[in-house]
Amino acid sequence: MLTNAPVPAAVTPTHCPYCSLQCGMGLRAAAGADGGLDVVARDFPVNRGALCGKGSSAPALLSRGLRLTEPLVRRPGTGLLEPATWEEALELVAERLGSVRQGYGADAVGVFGGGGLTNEKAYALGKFARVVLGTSQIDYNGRFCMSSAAAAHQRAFGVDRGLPFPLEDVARTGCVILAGSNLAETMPPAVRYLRELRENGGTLIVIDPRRTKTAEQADLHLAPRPGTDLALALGLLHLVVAQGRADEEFIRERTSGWEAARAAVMAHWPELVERTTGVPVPQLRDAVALFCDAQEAMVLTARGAEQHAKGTDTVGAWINFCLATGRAGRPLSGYGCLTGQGNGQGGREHGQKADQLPGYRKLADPAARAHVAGVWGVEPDSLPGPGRSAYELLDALGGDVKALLVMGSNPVVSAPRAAHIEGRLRALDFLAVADVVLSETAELADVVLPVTQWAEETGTMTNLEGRVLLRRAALPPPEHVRSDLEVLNSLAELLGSESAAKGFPVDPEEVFEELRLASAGGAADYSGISYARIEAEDGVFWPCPEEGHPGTPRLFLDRFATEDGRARFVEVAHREPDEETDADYPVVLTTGRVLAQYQSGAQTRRVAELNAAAPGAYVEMHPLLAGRIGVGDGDAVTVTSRRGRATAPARVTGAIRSDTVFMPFHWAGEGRANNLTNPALDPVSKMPEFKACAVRVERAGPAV
Ligand SMILES: Nc1nc2c(c(=O)[nH]1)N[C@H]1C(S)=C(S)[C@@H](COP(=O)(O)OP(=O)(O)OC[C@H]3O[C@@H](n4cnc5c(=O)[nH]c(N)nc54)[C@H](O)[C@@H]3O)O[C@H]1N2
Ligand SMILES: Nc1nc2c(c(=O)[nH]1)N[C@H]1C(S)=C(S)[C@@H](COP(=O)(O)OP(=O)(O)OC[C@H]3O[C@@H](n4cnc5c(=O)[nH]c(N)nc54)[C@H](O)[C@@H]3O)O[C@H]1N2
Ligand code: SF4
Ligand SMILES: [Mo]
Repeated sequence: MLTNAPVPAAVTPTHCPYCSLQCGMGLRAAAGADGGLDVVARDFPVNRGALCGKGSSAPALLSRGLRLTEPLVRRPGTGLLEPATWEEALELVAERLGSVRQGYGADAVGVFGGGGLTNEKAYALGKFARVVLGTSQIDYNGRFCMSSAAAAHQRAFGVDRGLPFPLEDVARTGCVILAGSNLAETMPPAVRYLRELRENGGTLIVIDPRRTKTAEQADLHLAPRPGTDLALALGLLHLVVAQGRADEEFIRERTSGWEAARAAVMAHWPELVERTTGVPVPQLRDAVALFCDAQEAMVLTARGAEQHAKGTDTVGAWINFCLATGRAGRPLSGYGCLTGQGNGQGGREHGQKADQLPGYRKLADPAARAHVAGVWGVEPDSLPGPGRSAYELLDALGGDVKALLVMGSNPVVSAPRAAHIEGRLRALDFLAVADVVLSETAELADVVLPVTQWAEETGTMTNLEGRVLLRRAALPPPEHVRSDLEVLNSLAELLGSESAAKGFPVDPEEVFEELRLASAGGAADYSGISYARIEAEDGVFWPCPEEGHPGTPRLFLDRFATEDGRARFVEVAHREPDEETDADYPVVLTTGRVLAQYQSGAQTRRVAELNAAAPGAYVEMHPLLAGRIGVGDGDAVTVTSRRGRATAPARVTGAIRSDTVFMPFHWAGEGRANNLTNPALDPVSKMPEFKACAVRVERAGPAV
């Protein structure tokens, strides 16, 4: 049984609940009388009917047995989470958040959001924190995702949109460098564009310490030691300069800062780069030849290159490389970041980030404060200043942050140094979690609020291309489930007043209409976008500053979004990962994803077919390393870092560097990869170093 309410017969066009491709799909009543939903293919430009197994199995989670269907409150007597009415649960949240605020000040209440939330929810959550709670302590899981690329985008181009062109342009360029993306597992329908690229005579270069399913499709696979991409990018740029292949005319007319950037790459000569990265000099030369010989070319980065304590500079070096070769601001050329979460793009535009207001405005900018305060009907001075970044906020729990509201994240599994963060969550005076399932973070809460899911609610999402999309409700939610917008509305009333609650409408379209006003004039300008338009055009690209504006699929063709219209080179030099290997911790651990699980696994571990395909954590290692520590394929190994340990079966394969092990991070318990990871933060983006830390790998016991 999926729901107790009837499902309409027609097909509702919508989008997948998971990743940033936001594949188009249709939902219709399933055959049979059990009230379920079937996913049907629908033609949408990004996925052209294709879906991965997560998308096609998504309705499973709508079923009653797998999800939350009533509020839970921790009872003092038993210490257990037990069913409660919404009235009791909401009053308890309001009372406890209110008393913490009363006792310790507004900044003692924190808010942690997510990049899976619709634009409307992200907007309302940011407004709720600043206006109702009055706290500066809000951030979200997107900080762990594409924040380094976002910061580098801002620095170089003056605006941050993941891809400055539609994904389909990838098929028509001449050469693509994919740095740290395994999109064959993380965005499978996008593989079509790589295949078409090669069918059209283009070439693909993949940079990954592992020979992934994506790397297998490449013309050239470079396998650097994790954490050395910055040296690699600088080394390639060094060769471009040395070979006289820089595009001097483009540099002169469209950029600034080249002299300093060029001077900085001169120290990164090929033999040194080979020593740092492990990539042989001939492969460096081949990469430059493939990239520069093509008429048009692109560099796309994802988490492999970005989730480092130098992620911002690494992306900066890749942007320098594109600018120096004239591969930016021109058709079919440029730098792009493959944003990850369903609303990873929109989630960073509307104000749930510690330093941001809607429209991608800066909270520290007086003009931005005045504009947004005007839309919100409050005094600019009443808005708090910028708060802490995600890891810093989680690390402060139980210290000066005493209560937390989590909406759309499961940090017990996904935060770096997770055992420590789990301890911080336990040290809170009060934790409230709004979720669709009882995640590991919800299990620690004092109050759990069950919320509606994608197919049960309407809202907009902005995909990795900056395309604003509409998800339409296809069926009513179960009786005792409410939307995040309803939760915020009720809390605004209980913590503020009836008139405060008016600022938090429960109708998503009403929220969107306000978001349009708040974003007007900002970098991410949605003012010309409406639900009706998105529906009619199947998506509109921002910026779209007025009604009748066509939207902007391709950015930067005339000018970059900086004040002088020029893209800015940045001066960067390589630095080693925060934690280097040594005698005690001789191996590099990197982490990432597998096809069938999504993120912390809170949702996908509950779906039987996905769980069967990927049932648990593992430690991928080279036969040389396996031989050295005396383990065979399937033997349990213990991985230890300076922060903790994790145990999982070995997966022995020649497809990984012999100095590196890889663990997917989707599981809790003893296989939790984030027991090990290093929370060293990038100084600009505050991205933790998920992709490189030093570990020891040992045999744990007999085969499991
Ligand atoms: N199946 C699935 N799909 C997803 C998700 C999911 O959880 N599961 N999550 C979504 C989200 S939020 C995101 S952010 C995206 C992430 O999408 P990707 O970035 O493609 O995913 P990852 O597996 O984290 O990392 C990609 C690759 O980086 C490599 N890598 C590790 N260290 C380094 C390094 O130092 N340098 C380089 N060059 N490469 C390195 C890894 O070996 C891995 O193959 O996926 C989205 N799609
Ligand atoms: N070691 C390691 N750790 C990583 C990464 C890595 O590569 N390596 N990647 C990082 C990255 S890129 C990311 S994006 C993070 C993601 O990590 P998390 O933030 O933990 O991501 P999810 O598992 O998607 O968590 C989303 C939670 O919100 C719930 N949810 C879904 N939709 C809604 C909604 O509309 N409303 C509400 N209230 N709840 C909802 C889901 O059920 C789930 O419990 O993990 C990061 N952690
Ligand atoms: S690729 Fe992403 S958006 Fe598309 S079906 Fe799979 S999880 Fe959903
Ligand atoms: Mo992500």
